[in-house]
Amino acid sequence: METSSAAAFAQAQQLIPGGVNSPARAFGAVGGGPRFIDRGAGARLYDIDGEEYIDYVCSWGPLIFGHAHPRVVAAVQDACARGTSFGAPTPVETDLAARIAAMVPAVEMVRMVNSGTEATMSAVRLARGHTGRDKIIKFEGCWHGHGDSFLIKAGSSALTLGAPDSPGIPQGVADSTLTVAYNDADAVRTTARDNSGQIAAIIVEPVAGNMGTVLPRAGFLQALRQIADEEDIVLIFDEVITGFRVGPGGAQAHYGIEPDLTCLGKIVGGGLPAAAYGGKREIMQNVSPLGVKVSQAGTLSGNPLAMAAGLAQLEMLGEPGVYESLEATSAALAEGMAENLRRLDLKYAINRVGGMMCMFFTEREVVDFASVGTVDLERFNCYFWAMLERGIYLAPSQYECMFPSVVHGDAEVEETLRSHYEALKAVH
Ligand code: KE4
Repeated sequence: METSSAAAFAQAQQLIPGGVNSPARAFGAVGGGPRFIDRGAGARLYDIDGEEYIDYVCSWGPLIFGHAHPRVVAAVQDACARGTSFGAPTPVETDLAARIAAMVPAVEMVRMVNSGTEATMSAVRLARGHTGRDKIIKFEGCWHGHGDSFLIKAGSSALTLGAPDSPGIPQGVADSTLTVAYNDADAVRTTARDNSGQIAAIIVEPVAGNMGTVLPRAGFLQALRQIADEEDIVLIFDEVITGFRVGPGGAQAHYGIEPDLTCLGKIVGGGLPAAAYGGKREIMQNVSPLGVKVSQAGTLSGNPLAMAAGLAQLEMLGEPGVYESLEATSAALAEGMAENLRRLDLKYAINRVGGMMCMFFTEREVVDFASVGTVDLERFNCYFWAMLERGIYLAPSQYECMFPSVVHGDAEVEETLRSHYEALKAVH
């Protein structure tokens, strides 16, 4: 019998490209069709056929307190009752800016935008305006959203769907993007020296989350900081995933490296469309209407509902024991998955930092785009479906992370690990 999701997907495909409003959702790599969702509650999702899942996508990262958290819902309801948007400044925007500046070490000044893509696009434009230079260095397998400059050897859905170099990018733009292997500090140093005086920015995911979870090698981030200082390059940490997830101060606090600019998204909007870019005052004071007036604008930037949702989440993240709980849950999942692999005599790699992790269907150590390329995608696809059928909702791609939330508890961990063991056994 056809599921309601299948019927909904067929209908959606008549009007929406691929039936989805973001390609990562299309199940393109794993086959079959996406589940259409009716509602979420805590750590769980319910599709329109009433099927229940433990959710490890969590809207691709934003929902660090799970679905429909009462304090987030109340904050949004309260804001909504006073109007949805004014196109004029509101005090809550300053409140969220203050919260971000208090939590993220390298942020002295911050501008709110509507998506992570806007945040990274704006940060790169600001770096170019601030330095008067055109070129940027990015890393293979990293995803910074769908800005033209980033769609060269990109990760996430571009990688998942086999188009890491998107059509539609003007050659001049592509020529200004220099792509280097993640974790290869020597290659960065060489590229920076070969293009000395021409590079505006190095943009990096300090923990890569769009080719699965890939950790920075010891010294890698320090090397980027040193090269940026030597060459007067703006160092941008794209913390759209890592921000507030790998710790209260993001990856920059976790590793003790301060970038010049930081991009934030996902968690900062509490599940509503909000993101941000910020950093050193001397650089941010070139954003229009200030300084050299690097242009950036947005009708709904700083939207009061999104600000309220983001502020509710960031305030809850400041409460005692929250990160300890996220760490305990995430560690229990990773360790339990490793134990299951040992019981089945499988040697797959598992990478984790804080509340972001990934199990790779390869025995290689996964440290960059090339090593991610050794995964067995067919086996991952079978595993994905074996987990979904057991009520575990993973990202439909080997190149994405698992995102536990603070509200994933012992029951979810136990159910997940049982399903993980059964699914691995079923596909080997
Ligand atoms: P958005 O424009 O999707 O809000 O953010 C773009 C972005 C920027 N930087 C990083 C490190 C990101 O991971 C993202 C977006 N992440 C993807 C999944 N990994 C979003 C899912 C999707 O594209 O639908």
